[in-house]
Amino acid sequence: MDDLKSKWLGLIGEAADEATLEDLRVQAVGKKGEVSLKMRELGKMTPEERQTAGPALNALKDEINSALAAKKTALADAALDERLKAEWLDVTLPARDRRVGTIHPVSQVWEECTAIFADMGFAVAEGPQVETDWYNFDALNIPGHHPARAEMDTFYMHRAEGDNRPPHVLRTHTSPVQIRAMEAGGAPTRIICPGRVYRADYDQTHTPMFHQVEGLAIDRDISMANLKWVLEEFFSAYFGTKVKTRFRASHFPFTEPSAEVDIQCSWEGGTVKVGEGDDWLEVLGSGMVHPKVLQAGGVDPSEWQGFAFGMGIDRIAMLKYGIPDLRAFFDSDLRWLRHYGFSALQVPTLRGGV
Ligand code: 2NL
Repeated sequence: MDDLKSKWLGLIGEAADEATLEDLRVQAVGKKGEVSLKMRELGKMTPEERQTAGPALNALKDEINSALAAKKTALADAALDERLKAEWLDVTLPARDRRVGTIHPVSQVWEECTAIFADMGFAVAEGPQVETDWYNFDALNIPGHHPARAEMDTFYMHRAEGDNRPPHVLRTHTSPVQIRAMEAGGAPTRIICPGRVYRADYDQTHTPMFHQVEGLAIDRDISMANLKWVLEEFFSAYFGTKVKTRFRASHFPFTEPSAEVDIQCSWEGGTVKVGEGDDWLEVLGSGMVHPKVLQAGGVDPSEWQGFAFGMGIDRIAMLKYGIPDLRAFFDSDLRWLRHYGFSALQVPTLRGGV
């Protein structure tokens, strides 16, 4: 019995891997294993012999099984140690680049404008980009012979041969949206109209498609003072610092009186900073809505009056983010956008939150 024990425990102790260990288990305590065969012989023994041999064989079987289990654990631990020694992780490797998109400056500024004017009670109105010449020109007091029509570099749509109706146009401003809003909702109203507009012009400061936001406020006693407050509030929220405005007398067919609006800025080393210094930068056109324009929108000018303004989204985006060339907006890539710090959408509000 002692021979058996030292033989099997010795073999188990020397086993080099799990497969060898399994072979040993089958040979020792498997169904036809040496210990199992010995147990079968118990039946042929005398009761006295059996009384000592039975418990001894059972104890031997238990010991072999324990030794097998212990050796199995030891082999697994050794294998893990080997793997840990062989494998390693270089935590200094740079992380893989994640391909994330960024918001486009024009989209971001569009959202910023919408949020700031929304805080002042302005709703957003949108409309078609292909317009009739009535909505784009006549309703805005720009008749067919008016020089403003020729000056606008309008894109005209094609008409079929023999169709003599005036052609549709790509809207040259978002004002037609405001005429449509007046028609649909009447007065009083407070809306802004952000959108794409089109003019046949292309150089460093002009692209044939650009973005505009126009505003319109109509009530019984709206004045230029309200216009000035709204614009100063807007520019201060947009640039994140108090911005003064300067109104200069001007002329537009759709407003009377009309004013061009400058914002306070400084020029230093070829860069412009808004909200400081004593230079001025022209950023928008505005005025009191012309009575004929109110009338065209179905609003009675003897009862209602209002202010309107229009500014370029691309232009104020360039000013805020220091983008020098308008054309960069339209042949840009992600590297260019990241250079200017564009990532997730961040929208300022009157309360200064994002
Ligand atoms: C400019 C000038 C302006 C308006 C747009 C407007 C709209 C209606 C009635 C009256 Cl429905 N006015 N819009 C008024 C004044 C100026 O834009 O130079 N924008 C960049």
